[in-house]
Amino acid sequence: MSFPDLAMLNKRFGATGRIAFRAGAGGFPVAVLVGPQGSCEVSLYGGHVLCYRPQGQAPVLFMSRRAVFEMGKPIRGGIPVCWPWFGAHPQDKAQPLHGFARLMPWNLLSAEYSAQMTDIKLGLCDNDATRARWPHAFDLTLRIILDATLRVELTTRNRDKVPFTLTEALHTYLRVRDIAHVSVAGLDGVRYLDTLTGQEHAAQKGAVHFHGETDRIYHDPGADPCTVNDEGLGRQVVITKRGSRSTVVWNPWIDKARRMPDFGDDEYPQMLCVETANAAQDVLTLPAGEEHTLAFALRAELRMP
Ligand code: TA6
Repeated sequence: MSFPDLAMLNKRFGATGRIAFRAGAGGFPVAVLVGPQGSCEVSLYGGHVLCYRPQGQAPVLFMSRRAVFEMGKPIRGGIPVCWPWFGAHPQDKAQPLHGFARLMPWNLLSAEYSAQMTDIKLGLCDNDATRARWPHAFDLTLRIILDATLRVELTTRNRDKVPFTLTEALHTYLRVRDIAHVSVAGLDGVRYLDTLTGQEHAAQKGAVHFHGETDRIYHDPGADPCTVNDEGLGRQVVITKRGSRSTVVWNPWIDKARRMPDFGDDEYPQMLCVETANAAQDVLTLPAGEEHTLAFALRAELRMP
């Protein structure tokens, strides 16, 4: 498994002041996208959005200072692509958590820009390594669109002769000032699974607040956006999604943070995962030849004091 050559990427897709490719951590190629309303970086390893910064604002995504950039290991932060399963593999515990897509080199399919928008597409298709883990023919495309918002779209095409099932997530790590002063609105009344207890809850009551390890899968078809209110940063992050029947909300808190070697013990107050997903019982069945897109648009808005 190898990456495309940086010189070729810059020659073919680079655009002065807008699109460039550089060697990132671990030597993995990184696409650097700059637009009039913000900037972001995307690693070709795992199709992984590493960072996003709206013009005039603090970075929106969290990246652990202990994140590891090694082939075959997950990156702890940014927006991991969890595919073709979310969480543990349903049958084979030897398989990696959250699937294999984030552990492989992706290709660059296109990189374009206009006055206000920068738009790239990365691709992963089945190969010997993927078929060894998951016996299906597929095309996976990740599209990242940077303008006044950050849009991320994960499209699965079933190139098999039979249907296949999958679960998936765009596992967004948001950077916050202090989790104790953060709430998530937009899930009021939504049913959820508390994965820490295995208990189903009939309805979220009001906004989600954080007082300890929180790991919930909301069965949320996505009519309403999720709004993360960050008092400390004086910012709200609005996440609007499509093609997603689940929203995952996760903060590890102190004990789980201590058990994660690629995560600082003191980092849990500065992060919150709000994940656009099809997870748990929200299993997707994709007929042969058909495609499905899981997508979100994220807008960070400063709130006037
Ligand atoms: O999305 C929540 C979760 O499933 C947590 O249970 C925790 O295992 C986390 O994902 C780990 O995700 P990561 O991408 O950091 O491996």
